[in-house]
Amino acid sequence: MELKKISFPYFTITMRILHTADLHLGQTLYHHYLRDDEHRHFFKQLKEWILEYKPDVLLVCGDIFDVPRPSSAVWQEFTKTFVDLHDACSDMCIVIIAGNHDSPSTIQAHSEIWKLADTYMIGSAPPAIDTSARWEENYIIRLKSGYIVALPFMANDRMEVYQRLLEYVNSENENNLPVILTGHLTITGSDITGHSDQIGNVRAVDADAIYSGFDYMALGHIHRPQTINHADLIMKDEVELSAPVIRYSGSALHVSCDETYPHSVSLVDVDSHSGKIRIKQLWIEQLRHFYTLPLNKEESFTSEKEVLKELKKFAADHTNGYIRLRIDYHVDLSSDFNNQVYSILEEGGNDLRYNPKIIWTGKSEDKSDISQIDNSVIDVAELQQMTSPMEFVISTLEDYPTLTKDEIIDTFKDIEEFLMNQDN
Ligand SMILES: [Mn+2]
Repeated sequence: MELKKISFPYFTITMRILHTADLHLGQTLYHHYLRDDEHRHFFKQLKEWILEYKPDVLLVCGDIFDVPRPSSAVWQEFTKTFVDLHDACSDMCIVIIAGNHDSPSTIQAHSEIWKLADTYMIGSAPPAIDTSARWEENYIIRLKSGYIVALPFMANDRMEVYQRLLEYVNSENENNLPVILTGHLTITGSDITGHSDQIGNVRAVDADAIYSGFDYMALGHIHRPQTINHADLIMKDEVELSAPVIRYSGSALHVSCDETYPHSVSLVDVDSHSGKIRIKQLWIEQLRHFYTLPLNKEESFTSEKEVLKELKKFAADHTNGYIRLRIDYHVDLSSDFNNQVYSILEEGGNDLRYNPKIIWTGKSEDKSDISQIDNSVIDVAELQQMTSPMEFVISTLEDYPTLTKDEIIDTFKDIEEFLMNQDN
């Protein structure tokens, strides 16, 4: 429902939230492009919104950092930024939860000192429910305007933890104050455009499995801003809904070149427990845009000469951005192709950045004769285009008919486990 059509004009703003997530601070793209200036550009906008809207709470719903062990420089930037945001609106409380990219224990280790700046860092997931007395208190933040049940990423979703905390809060919520829940997880049916590399990393949870008793669930992990079960509202500037509402704020930056949709920070007003919720999307201006050339999605480059010519043209009109190329599968590229691309993009002090993962279009060669492909490992370009592990399994099965599906799936799981352990 659009704001102007509301037939219920009596809305008291009891609690105002600024909801963001997936900052991925310290992210480096394509092995050597630091994004710190892009993050600073985002925080500049966030600070302006904080000054303008004066929220009761700023929620950062996980994946604060891009890697579990960010550099000292990245930590320093984080500290400087959040102290500055706190100073901009000292009545505002800040809640930061750990995502799957963050180290739970490191985030938790910093939590005590940050309380001095009214900032709550929630790193570690709760213990098994009945072990330690009053564990609930570590996950409940009581504000004058309402309650925040702040849960970080939990490796096994443990929906009973959400239920227990909501019961705990609602048993003392005599004034019908808003109850806000945080999380970092995948909800079944959410639009996961741009997440091809993360499937299988975090299990999906059905929205029905999340217990009632909250008004707004502020989520992180999926980078596209969206309200669950309201796909039609995805691009609306402002909406009014009835509680409960489950929403992803989306990430601060375009984290990968597949995220071609606009990103936003959510300004959320809640009128009372089980009441109405207004959501306004504050659209984020990105410092660098992602471009895939040719700009016409139907076209692909058909020769190296054409690529270089079009790149020069593009560089004449654009001084910054990330560039990716779409090339027909039959084009043979010379061995120094990437170097030629880099020199065109950097010419004249341009800040054009190159994503060397080429999108190959057209059909690959016939691989029905297995003797021909014995020496070729898997085609990287082909692998990069896959959006689900099952595509890999099916394509491998086609290439190697002597293997069984289970053997391929087991191998895939081994690789995933190996990579996950490396990440810890
Ligand atoms: Mn995540």
